[in-house]
Amino acid sequence: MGENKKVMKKVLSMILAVLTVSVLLAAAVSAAYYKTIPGNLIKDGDFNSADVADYFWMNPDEGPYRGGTCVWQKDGGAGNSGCIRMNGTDNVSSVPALVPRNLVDGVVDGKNVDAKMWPQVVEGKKYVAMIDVFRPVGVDATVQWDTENGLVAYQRAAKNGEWERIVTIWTANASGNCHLRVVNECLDGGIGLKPDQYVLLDNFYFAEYKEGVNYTEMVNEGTPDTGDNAVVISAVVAAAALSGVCVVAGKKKSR
Ligand SMILES: [Ca+2]
Repeated sequence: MGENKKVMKKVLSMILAVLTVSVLLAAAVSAAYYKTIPGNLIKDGDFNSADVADYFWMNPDEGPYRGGTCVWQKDGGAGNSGCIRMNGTDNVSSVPALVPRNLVDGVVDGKNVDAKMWPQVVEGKKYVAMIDVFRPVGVDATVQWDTENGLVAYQRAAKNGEWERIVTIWTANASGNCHLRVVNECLDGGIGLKPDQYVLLDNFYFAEYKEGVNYTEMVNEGTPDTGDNAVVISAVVAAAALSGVCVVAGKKKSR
């Protein structure tokens, strides 16, 4: 092989390396996700902890709040964090829902508390609730907010194959318990999750509404700090460094 051919071969392999790095970077950037907003009044609403069932009605043996088809998983959520998988069921009257409970055997954060099982609202105050929903392609189940105390607009998931954030803002028309839930509304004209279907839920958020907060802000860098992604990103950086070395070596040789 002549010197020119060797140089040509090196140049081609460098181009291939650069293209590979570009594709990997593009994939990392496209993994943008919704930003977590501080001030969540719902404990474990980010679903990043395995003890999530302490703060949401998910144990089928405990009834009565319809979270029996919900299962916690340690990844697959926003930025590949922990999330909830809501499974379908052939029990049409089950109405799968995800409902928070502040009360755990009368004790919250080590203190005895009044029986405030539900998030509390005050008449006339403005509140915001949001949930990140992922409906796989082909799943058209009705996923929406549902509550009392003045919530009139039932925002519903509308996308497939990507995460979307459903935000609802309302003014409480009565003080007291807010029966806040994310529900697969399979009655009243809604579409149920079939037994082999699921949706993913993340960032169950409820707080007093604040002007000026961007509740649908995205994390743009698309490089979540999870172990798996750290490995991929390290590989991209290493490949980029390597192709840089190759370019320098190629330039020296071609002189
Ligand atoms: Ca999460």
